Amino acid sequence: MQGQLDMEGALTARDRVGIQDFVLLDETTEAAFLTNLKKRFSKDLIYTYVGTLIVSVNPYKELDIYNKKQMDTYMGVNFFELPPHIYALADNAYHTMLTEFNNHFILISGESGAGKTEASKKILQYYAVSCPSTTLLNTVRDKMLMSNPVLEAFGNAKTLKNDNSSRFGKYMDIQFNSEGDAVGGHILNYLLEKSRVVHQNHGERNFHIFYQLVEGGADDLLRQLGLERDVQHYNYLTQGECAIVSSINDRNDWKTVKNALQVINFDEINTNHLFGIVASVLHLGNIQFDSDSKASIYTHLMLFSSQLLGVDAQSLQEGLTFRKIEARKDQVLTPFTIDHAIYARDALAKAIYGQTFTWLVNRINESMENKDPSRKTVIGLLDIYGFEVFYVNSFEQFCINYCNEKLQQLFIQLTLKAEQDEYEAENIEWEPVQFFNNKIICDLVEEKHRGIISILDEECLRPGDATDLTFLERLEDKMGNHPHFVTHKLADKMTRKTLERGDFRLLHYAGEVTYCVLMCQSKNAIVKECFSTMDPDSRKRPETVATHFKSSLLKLTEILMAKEAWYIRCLKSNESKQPGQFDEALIRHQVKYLGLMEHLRVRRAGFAYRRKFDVFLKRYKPLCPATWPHWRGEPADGVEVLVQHLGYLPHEYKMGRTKIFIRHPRTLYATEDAYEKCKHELATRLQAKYKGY
Ligand code: AD9
Ligand code: MG
Repeated sequence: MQGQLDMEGALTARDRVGIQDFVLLDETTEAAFLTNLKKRFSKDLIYTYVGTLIVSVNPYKELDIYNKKQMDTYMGVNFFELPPHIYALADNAYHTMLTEFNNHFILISGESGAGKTEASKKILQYYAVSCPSTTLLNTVRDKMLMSNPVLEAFGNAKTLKNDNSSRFGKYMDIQFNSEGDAVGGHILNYLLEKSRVVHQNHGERNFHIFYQLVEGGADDLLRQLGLERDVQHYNYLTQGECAIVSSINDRNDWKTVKNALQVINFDEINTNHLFGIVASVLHLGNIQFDSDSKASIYTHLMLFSSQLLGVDAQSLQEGLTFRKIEARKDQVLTPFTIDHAIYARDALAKAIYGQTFTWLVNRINESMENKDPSRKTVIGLLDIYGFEVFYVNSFEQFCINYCNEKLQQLFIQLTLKAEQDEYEAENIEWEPVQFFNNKIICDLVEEKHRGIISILDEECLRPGDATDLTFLERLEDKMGNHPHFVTHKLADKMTRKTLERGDFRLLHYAGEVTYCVLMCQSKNAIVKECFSTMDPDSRKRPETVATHFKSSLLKLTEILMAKEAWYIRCLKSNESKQPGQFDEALIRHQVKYLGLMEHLRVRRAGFAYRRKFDVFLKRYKPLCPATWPHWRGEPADGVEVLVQHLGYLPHEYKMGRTKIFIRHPRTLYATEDAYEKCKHELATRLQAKYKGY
């Protein structure tokens, strides 16, 4: 009777709020998956597990689940004992790091607007609030927390997909000492979308900081910087025709940023310098050129820009209006056409902003630097720009989507592929799960000599007649038959959607994207901007922006591969940013391309935990008289004796070649609890023994 009641109770709860771990679903169909997700979402339960992975659905409304009380609840508690939460994942990573002295990272992925940045901020807050603290450490933590509003002001912007869209990639290491104190932080940043400084599509804005300064800056400051308090006055702020947005309070955000800058040790000189640069970019944007392309009309703007930038006004004017050619010892100045002058102005604005952003990240890193020399471990948080498709997609979208493609590949390598490879290597019986491996798309973009980036490089570096169309022709020659590449010639046949002559389409893991041919978008950038990383003294072939990005992603992959991974897969609930709306088709599409069903199948068929025999035995041998204090035989035999003694049932574990595999985490947790109890008893016994002396 009691059993029946329990079962009924459980069934009702299950009916009401769905299942908190997909692994426990009755069937692993997509329909069952979506029904469960929807049921939970309707109750504001936005997190669900697939084993230790978290699926998160953006609620687009504030939920009361991120307070101090919730943090305390999740601290030190086993993963599955409480409802799913990113705090549980953060806490688990933290405790594993402390017990195993190893490094971890949390990969937060999902398309633009899915909730990655929010999740990463909440995890950082969790560590900042819940780790042990001292006054000194609190200062470091405040700096880590305050780095967020500053970087968001300079690196985020309103796009059509997200009112606070990250326009740069960010990887942040949180460093801990052996006591588990957060002692420092370090940020690596990836390719900022600089073109936004000078151009925004309809419905989009420039980086937040510009609006914050103009709206929120004190009268005195604006006067000093020569700025008007009117965002409509600035060319660089109004192209998207949405300078003022109801969901964004620039004035309040300005206060937060000013305060945050103080916390991260920006003194008055540095702060003035920083805003001087922001203002100079706005002035540059308003400089107009007359028909002789001489920037003569708004000379006061030129004067302001040059003063704020600390350069000579005449040199700036010349630089923007003349091409300087050095012939032997003579310098010849040839006037620019208007187009060239505008291009030069915009290129300068972008370069200044880009360099300032890098400088800002460096300063933040200095202020968060770990001053504690003792051994440390890290938890890395990865929050990059999500996959995005716009009406017009250019070089930036190409890089952003390639980056997402790489992270999907990493996920596949670390979960699906690695998992199946390990079962094979350990001789564990296994029914392989089929999955789409997006390596083929990564190769298409990045392969040496054959990938799109290599071809782009070659065309950029080819002297003479390289144009958009020659680049496209080369692409067609080299990859015309590739299953994930579509040229305008093939478009009709394959997808029945027409392409412009200057476009090509990639079939990404997350959907198809038509790119406006990359060289066209970057105009002269091919020669000038693409080589921003060029070292003037170097005789080596210069590195293009795309190649530089590719190498930095490769390095990032290496950094991550050396750590233990945790995953948060964020799903966007609807396109219109509405609370409570669960757009089933949109979510189904994301569940598909993120490989969640495959992940679930591998998880269900597989084993949640595995440990090398010797490691397992070393930790748990006090739990069995036959293995304590020493086991003289093979570790594998010792483990077998130990788990028999602990009463593991045959379906709960498997012995591999070098490791024991445990199917459910709860089995391991029970063992861990027994171990803690045993340790405690041993310690008490020892204490009692020595008291007698
Ligand atoms: V992008 O790739 O940077 O364009 P993200 O980072 O994935 O994107 P973001 O975290 O910025 O998306 O979330 C978008 C918006 O959704 C936020 O500004 C919030 O308004 C909303 N959001 C996201 N997650 C949550 C949440 N856990 N609770 C409440 C949320 N609102
Ligand atoms: Mg973001």
